Amino acid sequence: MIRTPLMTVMVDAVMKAARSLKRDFGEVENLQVSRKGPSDFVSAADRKAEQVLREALAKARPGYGFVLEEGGRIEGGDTQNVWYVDPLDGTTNFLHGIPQFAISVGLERDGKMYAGVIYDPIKDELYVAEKGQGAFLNNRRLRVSARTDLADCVVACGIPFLGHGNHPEFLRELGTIMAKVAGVRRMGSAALDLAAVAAGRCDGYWERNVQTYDIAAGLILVREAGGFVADADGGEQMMQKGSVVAGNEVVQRELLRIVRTASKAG
Ligand code: 2AM
Ligand code: CA
Ligand code: CA
Repeated sequence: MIRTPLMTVMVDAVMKAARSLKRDFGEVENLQVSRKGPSDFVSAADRKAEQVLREALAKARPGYGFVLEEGGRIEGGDTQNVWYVDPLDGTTNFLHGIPQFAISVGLERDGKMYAGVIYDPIKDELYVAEKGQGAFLNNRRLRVSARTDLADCVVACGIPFLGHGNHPEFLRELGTIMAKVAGVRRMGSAALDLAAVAAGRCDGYWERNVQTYDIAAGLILVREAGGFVADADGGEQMMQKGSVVAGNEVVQRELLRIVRTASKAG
């Protein structure tokens, strides 16, 4: 486990928000739900959990900036430090009673991801990473998988949702990848997909049209677990371009090659 003051702040905030989310998941049929766009739901649960996170983080680290899924960007006096907060990653799952969702909080320092916490309240799985300190799941040190034969690999993905993204491009990528790997999974939370790569459960993951707060914490987790991440063009602009290809060294390289070819073929 990482016992730095920063980790304590992040974990305390996340666990507090998790109590609110868990209560709401227990009575999800009573939640007020609104739409931000086609298939883009926001519920009272997202808003409440975000409020808890925002208050706790602002109190512990006054002046840090925020990028909040619901609240947007809030500049702080301290421009070096920015929190990326997704209070509920996997809202569609949550609202359907599917127990696969998480809270994700990442800290960017001087333009680079510095620390991340992802918590799955249903499985009680807490993923933490801080630059140079490694990545952990509960108290276990994480390492990306060692599988190199694609035929043994399970790869997670995100499917572009209704009204967003390029579905033909995704299907070209999927067609090539599913013909080579043991299995492809679409689990519905980008944060938990990256956490699964860090934990070696999934060997790779790719998705386009993700937001900064979906991936911020997961990027540092994968890196601290010895994995590799890039944007869909092979660069470092995951946050700016909203695309991510992650995995162990071999799987990430192969996924990236396929994704780059698929986008050219379009
Ligand atoms: P969310 O639940 O916080 O919206 C899954 O592919 C990822 O995409 C999740 O991280 C999910 O985050 C996000 N997502 C799913 N549907 C979305 C939509 N309609 N608009 C934006 N992000 C979405
Ligand atoms: Ca969300
Ligand atoms: Ca999200």
